[in-house]
Amino acid sequence: AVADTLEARIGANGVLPNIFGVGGDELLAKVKGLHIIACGTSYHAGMVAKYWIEDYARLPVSVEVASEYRYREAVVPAGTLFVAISQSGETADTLAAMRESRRRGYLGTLAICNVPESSVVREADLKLMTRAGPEIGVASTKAFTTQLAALALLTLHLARQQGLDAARYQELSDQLHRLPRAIDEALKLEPQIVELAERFVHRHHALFLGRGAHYPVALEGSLKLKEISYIHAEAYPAGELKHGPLALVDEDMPVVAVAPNGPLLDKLKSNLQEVRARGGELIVFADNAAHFDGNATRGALLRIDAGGDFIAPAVFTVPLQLLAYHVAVLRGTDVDQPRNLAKSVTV
Ligand code: F1P
Repeated sequence: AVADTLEARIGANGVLPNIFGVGGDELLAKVKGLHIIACGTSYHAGMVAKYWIEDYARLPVSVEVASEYRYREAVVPAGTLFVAISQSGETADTLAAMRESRRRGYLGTLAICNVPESSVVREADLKLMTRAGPEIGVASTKAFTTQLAALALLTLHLARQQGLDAARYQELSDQLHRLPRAIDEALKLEPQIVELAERFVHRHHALFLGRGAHYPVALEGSLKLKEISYIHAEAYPAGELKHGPLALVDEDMPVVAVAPNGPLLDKLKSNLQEVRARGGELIVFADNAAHFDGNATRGALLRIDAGGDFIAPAVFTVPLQLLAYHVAVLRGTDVDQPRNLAKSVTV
């Protein structure tokens, strides 16, 4: 699904022209900032995009849950593009937010969506379709990774437009080409994750930690566990641990950490040390290139080839989704049809 979403939109030299529809490149050329709204999993995709677009295109991005947007008087800086992300394109809050945005003076609207004939797509000025195919389960999985692929294309488009160094642009675009293969590799971790899932079956709570663009990935991992296995899970930016959640950590609290390679790794390691010192069980998903002392990790250490700093959030998502899936299977819950949830929240 990720390969389909990227296909015919990214060439050897990067993102191709006019992938956002008629007049898309012209409208995007005027963008001075973005406001992203979405619900649930789609909101987490928007949070990743904030890190990407601010890092690489140096444009300011705000992200908000769609269910709050229309109930406050937003200040809209000139040149702001309104971006709605939705798998279904029929989520009532997302649609209502987009309609409300019309009277608030945005530059225009962009829909990132999986259903071409949906209301959100029909009403948006620009569109970028994800090609996830039908999502059978209520909990979004490939919707999320394809949304990240689409948002990575948007990031690259804006980065080039905003004058990102050509060599760095090319390197990011090469990474994006590698994303489908990196996800295939991550899926091969499944046998290890099946074993890991045993540790969660009789647990009541779990903590997920990440830093930077991997904080929303941790949020998404915790949401998947909540949605399909009914285990209470929370996610925090790892640096926030000491500001409260550390009080929850004891030997009954599994702590899942996303540990990509990069400048934040040392910071993350010292956060994890705080967990270890309190007897917490650590489950670390670490990049192959990240130096990690497996012996010092009470719990488990799984290695992933993230394929590069840019695409890492999409790759690290996969083992977290697999973990939630296998915990749910072991607990005997209905993975496709979790209690109390609807695929499309249209009221
Ligand atoms: C948003 C969402 C999904 C979630 C569930 C309920 O839907 O929160 O992320 O998995 O299905 O709705 P959408 O606007 O992305 O279709």
